[in-house]
Amino acid sequence: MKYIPEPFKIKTVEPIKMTTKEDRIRAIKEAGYNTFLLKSEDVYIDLLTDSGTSAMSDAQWAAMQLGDEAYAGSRNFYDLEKTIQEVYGYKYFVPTHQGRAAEHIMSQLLIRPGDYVPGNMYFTTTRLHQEKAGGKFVDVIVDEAHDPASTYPFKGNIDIDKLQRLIDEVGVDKIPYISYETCVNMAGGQPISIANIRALRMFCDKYNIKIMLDNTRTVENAYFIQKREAGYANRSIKEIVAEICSYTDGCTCSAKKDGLVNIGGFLAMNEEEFFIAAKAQVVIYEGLHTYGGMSGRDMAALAQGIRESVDNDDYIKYRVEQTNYLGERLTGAGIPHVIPHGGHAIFLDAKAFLPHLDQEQFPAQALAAEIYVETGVRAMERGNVSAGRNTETGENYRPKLELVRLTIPRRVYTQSHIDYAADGIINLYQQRNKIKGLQFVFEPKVLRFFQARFEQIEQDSPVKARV
Ligand code: PLI
Repeated sequence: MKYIPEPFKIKTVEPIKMTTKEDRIRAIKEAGYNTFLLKSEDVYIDLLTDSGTSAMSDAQWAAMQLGDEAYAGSRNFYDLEKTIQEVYGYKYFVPTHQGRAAEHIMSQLLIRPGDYVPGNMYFTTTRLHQEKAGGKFVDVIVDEAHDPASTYPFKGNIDIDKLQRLIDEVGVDKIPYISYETCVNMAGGQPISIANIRALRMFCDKYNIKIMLDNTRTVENAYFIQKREAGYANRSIKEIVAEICSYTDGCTCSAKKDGLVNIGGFLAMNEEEFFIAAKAQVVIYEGLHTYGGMSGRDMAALAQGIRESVDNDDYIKYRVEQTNYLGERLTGAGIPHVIPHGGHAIFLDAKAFLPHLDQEQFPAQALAAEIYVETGVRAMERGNVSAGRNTETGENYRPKLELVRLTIPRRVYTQSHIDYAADGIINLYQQRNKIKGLQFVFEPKVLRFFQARFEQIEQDSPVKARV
């Protein structure tokens, strides 16, 4: 099996605890079969998320020592501003403590009640902020994105015909912007192509609609463009990232992913009026516009992290290929998962893994819990629980994709950790028939996946009424 050796060596280590299966059965019961509620010290390999879990470099730690903790005008703000302008090309930005804070400010400023926000598949926090601002998210991603077995190379693309139909139906005045995400998370980390974003730009120019990028995983997306799109094999990651951003009017960004930091985010734009309005909002919800939600040292680490993410192409090649290696191991064992492999995670197809469970028994939630019990590896549900309920009908959304995400933190785990996780999941697949479905014992009203609690459905027991 081919893999790219790590382009770094380890200078600091953090011990992790090996647990027994009995320990893990107890821990998952206490956590209500929700991997978000496990204590991290009970986890051996943490593949819950790639968000804020990166290992920082020695240069980032050194930069933190140079944090200028001034309330106003910190030098780290100006360095971060210069870096964002250089790497992503946006003129203005406001720092936020993480991505959802940027989504909040953008949604409040751009969306009016009754608007429709088309996008390439929903993301949980993004859609919630759109709804809170009175908007309705409309999925205009290509159909291939909803098919875990489709090998289409750019399953993140927007279907421009779907967008045209929406405009014909609701009118262009009801569309404040297009929400355009790189390496679409909920689709399995699937990239957009340059051809798609160029076509979208031309389309939006015709109607005078903004394109707001979710810039959270653009560097990973650039790697897929370099690898798969004609004419890009000899372009650097840095050039491709700049080109992607150049077709958009601004972005929200969770810097906790590509940005290689443990906390941070921003809202960026080219239009001065929008910037002035964003500065007025950030000071209410986050902090003064020259620190927003971040300390000086956090901004210093982020500026360095952004530079490292694009300085040479070796890092991102290793990062995406490490994810691919895990996917290839699972392919070799015939385990159903989303293909082509995404940049930040491998997504198991829980409907195909557990065909004996109905989607109302939350197969992805059940599978994530069982992976933890069997292996000590923590994964995340991305299916019916994450999708939530339709606000109008109250029914579960029952999304086409019922997935378990094995998310790879950046620069954290070695080749043997990945092999350990693959071996454990392959072993569990042999015993998949014994995995039981789940039912809610506690269901939060919004973003329920974070804090929901479940119990196992015993054979022949009636499904409980909703709490
Ligand atoms: O977790 P935040 O607030 O920094 O960012 C929210 C957010 C926005 N867009 C996208 C594409 C995300 O993936 C995202 C957060 N993702 C998380 C936490 C994840 O585990 O994937």
